[in-house]
Amino acid sequence: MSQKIIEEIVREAGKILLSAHLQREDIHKKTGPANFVTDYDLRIQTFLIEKLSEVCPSAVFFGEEDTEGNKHGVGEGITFFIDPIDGTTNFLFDYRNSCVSVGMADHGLMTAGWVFDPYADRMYSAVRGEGAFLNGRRLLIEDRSIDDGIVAFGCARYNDGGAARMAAIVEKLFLSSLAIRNGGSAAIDLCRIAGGNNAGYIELLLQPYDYAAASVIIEEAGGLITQPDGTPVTLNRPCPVIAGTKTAYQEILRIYAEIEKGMGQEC
Ligand code: 2AM
Ligand code: CA
Repeated sequence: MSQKIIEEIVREAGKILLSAHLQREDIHKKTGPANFVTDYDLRIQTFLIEKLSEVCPSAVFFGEEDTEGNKHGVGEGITFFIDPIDGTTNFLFDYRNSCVSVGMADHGLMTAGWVFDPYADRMYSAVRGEGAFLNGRRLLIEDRSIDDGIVAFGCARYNDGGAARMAAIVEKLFLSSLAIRNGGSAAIDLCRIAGGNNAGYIELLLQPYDYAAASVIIEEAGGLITQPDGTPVTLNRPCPVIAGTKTAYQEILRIYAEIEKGMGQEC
């Protein structure tokens, strides 16, 4: 299967996002707080499934917008994890910080990922064992501590239950890092670790299609991404995510553990 063809398909999908003219009637509410889907999410996902099926007819699709794969889980062969617009809330308000994210797993193991930010014209890509790239330039993460770098965090409204824990983590990160940021697109914030812009990232609940592609890109660039207990991020259900340069990752893991301990004592 040609990775270059897949990259071109993801780039084409990004062009749909870039040329979008969002109207009020294109926006629909999904279940839960602040959870929206637009006709563009659906259009881009349909485009990706159609084109990727031509490249790999036996593939299973696990997408942000309901797909057959969501019901059956990760396939035995090739599974594509599709987030047609990561950063949908940003898209709704024309923040111009959203991307198309496509991860590829083979027999349950992430093997490749493409994250395209059409606003910045940044294509992050990686194939397991072959390195990570930004617009064709090889990415190798320089180690950095959080006191010398930006730490991004995600706090999507659908995870209201994690608000107190997240607030405590953010306070600690604010006091320990050079700066904190909340970008609104997990895939972009994760890829910015590979690109050397972010030292680390934390979000307490993400779906596999939010981080699948970026996980390969970070690892191939020399960074780390796991759950807070150090176990691998999951492909068959949502999980919390910590990522970073080697040092920043350990520091954020420690901060998470400290907060966890404190919250346990409060109960
Ligand atoms: P989205 O824009 O594709 O929904 C922001 O904290 C991150 O959380 C974004 O990557 C966002 O992806 C994700 N997110 C927000 N609401 C979500 C939901 N209901 N399910 C999965 N991911 C969500
Ligand atoms: Ca998403």
